Amino acid sequence: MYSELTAPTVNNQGKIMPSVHDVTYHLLRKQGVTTVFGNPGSNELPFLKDFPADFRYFLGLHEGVAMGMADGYAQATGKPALVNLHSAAGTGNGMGALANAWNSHTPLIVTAGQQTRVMMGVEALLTNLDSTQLPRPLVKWSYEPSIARDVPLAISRALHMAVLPPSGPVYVSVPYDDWAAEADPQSSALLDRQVYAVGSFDGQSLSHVVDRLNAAANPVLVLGPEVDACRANAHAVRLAEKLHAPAWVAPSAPRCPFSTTHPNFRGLLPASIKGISAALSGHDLILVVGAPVFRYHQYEPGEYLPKGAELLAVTSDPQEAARARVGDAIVGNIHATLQALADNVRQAHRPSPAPQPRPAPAEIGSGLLSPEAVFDVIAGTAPRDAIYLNESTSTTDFMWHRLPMQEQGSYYFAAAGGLGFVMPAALGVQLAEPSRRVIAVVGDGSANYSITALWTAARYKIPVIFLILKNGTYGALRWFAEVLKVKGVPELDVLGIDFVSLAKGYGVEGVCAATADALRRALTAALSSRAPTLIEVPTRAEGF
Ligand code: TZD
Ligand code: CA
Repeated sequence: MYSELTAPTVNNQGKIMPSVHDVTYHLLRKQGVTTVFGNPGSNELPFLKDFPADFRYFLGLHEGVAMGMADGYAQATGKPALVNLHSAAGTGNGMGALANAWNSHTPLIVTAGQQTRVMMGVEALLTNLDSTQLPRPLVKWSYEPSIARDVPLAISRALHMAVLPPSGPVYVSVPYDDWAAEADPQSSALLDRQVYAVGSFDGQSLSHVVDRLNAAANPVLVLGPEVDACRANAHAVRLAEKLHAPAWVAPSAPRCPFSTTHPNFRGLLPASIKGISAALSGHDLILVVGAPVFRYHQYEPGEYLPKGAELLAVTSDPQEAARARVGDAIVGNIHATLQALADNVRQAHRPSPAPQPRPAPAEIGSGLLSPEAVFDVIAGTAPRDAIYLNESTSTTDFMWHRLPMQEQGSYYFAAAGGLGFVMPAALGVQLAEPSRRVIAVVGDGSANYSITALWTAARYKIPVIFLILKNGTYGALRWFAEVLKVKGVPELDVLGIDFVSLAKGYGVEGVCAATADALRRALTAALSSRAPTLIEVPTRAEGF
């Protein structure tokens, strides 16, 4: 039964038994999870022992990098990714990234090494106290097997739990002596298990929604990250075209669900109650797909919905459905639902929405470049199917208006707003999408949270282009201080950081581009290289 397993252990009756280590790797292999992201300590070494040749291990020099890489990789492949962290301290360092993964429904299996079982009672160094409690509430499920032989069952549960809708991160803590223990002799039954979630409209609920869409005089779509995550972008376009409805991207969306060059595209909704109502005013039916209602940010009170509007939401997440203040919600499979709606709504005869005017090219003066000018250069230089990751916090709107993002999986942003996501996530996305170019646009504040991702990029020759917008300040916080009308906040500037030198220090080619021409040249060179590149662009800190 275990012929493919290597190094079986011999039990006290002299029978050859598979170890927890062997069965777990075999399970991971059979379930298609052969890429591991991590940062190890002594508790993790027994898991990493005899690392199989058909597995890949990517080392992050900080847990935020290991987690962010795994997050990007899992989101871009649509498959679960495995992370291995060091006990409590490693988990703690990964928690910021876990907040992002939780909010983007990323199927991450986060594992952490625990002290050996007999040393846990006296709390020897590296004991993970209340290990299952530590990552909550940012995981769907958290577990430490009560008995060594059931580690494979725990990992199997973790794999299925992470993927089942709503997908999300899970956590398993494993005492390090468990890896050498005998596995349950019947563990082979786990290897090929498949767990399916089915569920689509019954005829009645489908016709109810279709009737409401058909009856609406002026419907509007609000599309969220789940549309992109489940590769339903083309169905969203079809639905918008049949309904002649404008399509907005849900506020704070960490992915791009709708081609930004499509005539029906409207933009990223503002993230305040008042702003959303204003943007959607005049519509009688708002259909939200694959997003919460809504992911607000700044508090600007107002009516939750514009006058005369009804709202209908479709999500895979019962929590999102339940916590909405307004409208009806359907919990279901986003891909199947959008497809069914696009298939079944009537072709509308009202005029289709006029395309948004494209922004005029940004002016280029003799001083520092404006962020708008930077995005114009990127738009004119990068390939059509480039993938953008955004952690330039004060320039998000410019990016949505100026960068063409047409294909599925073209945009990623930290779903909980936790900085330090983009540099490592870009590496994970690039590993998942080797034939597309990945451009990480990062602010000079944000770039410091996971700067060691540069080392990982160099170590594994991952050809991400890191474009650092250097305006010398925490621009978004300066903007927010105005929204909140707070004055006198100390230390909002980040002057004097030399990213070209940092890049060199970590083994990445670094260049400073201060003019539009220099940026165009640097980007063209980076695009023709198969090595990672960092481009530092001094930019104007407008309005701050
Ligand atoms: N720490 C973490 C982990 N996440 C955060 N979101 C923040 C702090 C707070 N924060 C923001 O929300 S935006 C921002 C901070 C510090 C400034 C980022 O500055 P930047 O970009 O240079 O990257 P801009 O364009 O200058 O705003
Ligand atoms: Ca900045």
